[in-house]
Amino acid sequence: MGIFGKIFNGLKKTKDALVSKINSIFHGELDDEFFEDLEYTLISSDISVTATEDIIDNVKTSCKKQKIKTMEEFKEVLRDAMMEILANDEEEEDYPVAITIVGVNGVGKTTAIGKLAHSFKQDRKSVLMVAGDTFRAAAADQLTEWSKRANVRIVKYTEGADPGAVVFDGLESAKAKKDDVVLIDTAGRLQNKSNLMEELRKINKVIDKAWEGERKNYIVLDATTGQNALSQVEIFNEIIPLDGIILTKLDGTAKGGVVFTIAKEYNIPVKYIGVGEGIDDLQKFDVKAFVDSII
Ligand SMILES: Nc1nc2c(ncn2[C@@H]2O[C@H](COP(=O)(O)OP(=O)(O)O)[C@@H](O)[C@H]2O)c(=O)[nH]1
Ligand SMILES: [Mg+2]
Repeated sequence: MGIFGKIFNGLKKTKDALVSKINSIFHGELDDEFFEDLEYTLISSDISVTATEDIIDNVKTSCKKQKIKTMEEFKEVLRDAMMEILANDEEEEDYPVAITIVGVNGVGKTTAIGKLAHSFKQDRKSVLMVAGDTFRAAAADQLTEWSKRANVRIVKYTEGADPGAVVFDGLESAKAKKDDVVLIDTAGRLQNKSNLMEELRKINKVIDKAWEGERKNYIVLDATTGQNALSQVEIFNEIIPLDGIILTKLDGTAKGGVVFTIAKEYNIPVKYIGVGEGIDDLQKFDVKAFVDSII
């Protein structure tokens, strides 16, 4: 299946929910009642009120200007309005790059690292994984599995080791081997917030000191948690400056609209989306492909 097919399938739930609702509220005319129902429909798919207002304003203006009458024409206008909200200047990664992956437990950090490693490998980059989640032995084991699947190197310590030390060794190893990409896994125990903060600050400092290449901090958010994901952005952004978002599990929710909320409320671009558990199920976020997949 091509990239587009993957995104399309992964977003099927969101599309089914949105399109069937929009079709059901259309009663032959694009009048005030329709726009009110549309507003409600967008909000109920996890698009925030302010993002919805932007979309509705934009759509109303275009409908008037272009004298839109049919549902097919209307969907085109809606697509444009949605793309406008998501528009971001795509900047490519520079190499070598150290990417730190943060986020609460269970959102899909380790899985995202496995998929990212595979995708960089396919672009002929040499990749190193660093098992910075040293809290449970299972975490390093899980990452080791992914390193085998993606066929990349991994640096790990035993359970309970200092995450800063693992990260330091990982970066030294990457420099020695001239790796292009270092993917750093971290723990996400938000229950113990002060420890987590301390741990991430330390990792951050180690990278600042030991790494001269490009660096990025990406937060992983689980799309099925809806608006809950937003408070996680705030909490982590206080600890470590976030450069991008990896939004996972879009295949498991009809509320893919949360992408618009994130784009509107934070100035942090969605970089990748996860649409399944397999190694190929992570895609670079492409605004047009995304919008085409949900409308
Ligand atoms: N359906 C689906 N499941 C995912 C996706 N990403 C991760 N998962 C699953 O979410 C669970 C937690 O993932 P994990 O990487 O261990 O999360 P971590 O605690 O943040 O490292 C695992 O069962 C993954 O297979 C995705 O995009 N779609
Ligand atoms: Mg993990």
